[in-house]
Amino acid sequence: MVDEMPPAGPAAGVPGEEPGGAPAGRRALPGLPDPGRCLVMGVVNVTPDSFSDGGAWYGADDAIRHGLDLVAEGADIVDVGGESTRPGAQRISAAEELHRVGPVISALVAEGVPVSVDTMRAEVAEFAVEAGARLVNDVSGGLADPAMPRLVAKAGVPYVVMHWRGHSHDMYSRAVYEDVAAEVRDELRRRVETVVAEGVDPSLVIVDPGLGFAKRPEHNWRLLTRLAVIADLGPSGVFPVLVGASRKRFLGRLLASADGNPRPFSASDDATVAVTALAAAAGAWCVRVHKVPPNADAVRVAAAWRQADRGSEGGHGDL
Ligand code: PMM
Repeated sequence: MVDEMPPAGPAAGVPGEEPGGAPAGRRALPGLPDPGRCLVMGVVNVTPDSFSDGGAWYGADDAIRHGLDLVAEGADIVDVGGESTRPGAQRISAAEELHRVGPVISALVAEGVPVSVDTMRAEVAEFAVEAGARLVNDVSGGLADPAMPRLVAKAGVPYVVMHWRGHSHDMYSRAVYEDVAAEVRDELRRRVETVVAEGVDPSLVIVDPGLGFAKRPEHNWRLLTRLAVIADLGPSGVFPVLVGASRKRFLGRLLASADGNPRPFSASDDATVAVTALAAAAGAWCVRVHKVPPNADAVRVAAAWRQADRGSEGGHGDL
């Protein structure tokens, strides 16, 4: 069983927490749904070449329809991104990124969808929050664009600070760790301290271990079993954790056929659901997924699991 996260620090006692115990870094964040369980973030990649669903929703109309479908299927948040971060990906221009995501974000906001923007660029994040996006999801944690933290501070929206060591074209050369959980935590802590020094409200920060980003499979698995370590940034506080395992290569590798061929991305959804259940039971704040319905079920299973665990005499028991 994965570690139980420690009680939330800075925001303990806020309304909307699950009754009867520590929400494990999980807390209500302004502008975002608070159903009292791990949130489900559905992914809309408006790209021709994304890691797991590249090209499927490349046109604005298809992307908008897909975002609405995700909400109908149970997504709490829809994450719209225009730049692929798959291993080896080259960057696109800011103008191209805005051209891809702008109409999709505006249309989904107009439909009342809680939209998150997946971008490393302050210019794109600025457009998105002005259009009504409620969260900035920055896979570089403010490293790719030095203007990002100030923009987020000014906008006053929740901010995902993901662990990142550099752009995708050569990220595997940076996948070198002695103790991956401790190093990711320490690097996240430095990022969080920096963005807070730039004016970001610490109670709006969400951290993310960055599965697959400068990580090899063994690093991803270790991080998943150490979410509590990632959440607890010492004096900075205990932060909500977002987990993005959906359809990632390490799942395809785990499920490789006897002749060693990895499972295709779209055939690793069941494994994604298993990770969702484990991460949500460990206290993750949100899971970022491509296929919503089974993950929406899994977070409910995990919520019942946690609720029952808190009600039991022994507390958090072993399986
Ligand atoms: N992974 C991808 C894109 N955005 N955002 C966060 N916060 N965490 C992630 O792990 C993450 C992300 C890459 O996945 P995709 O291209 O398959 O959607």
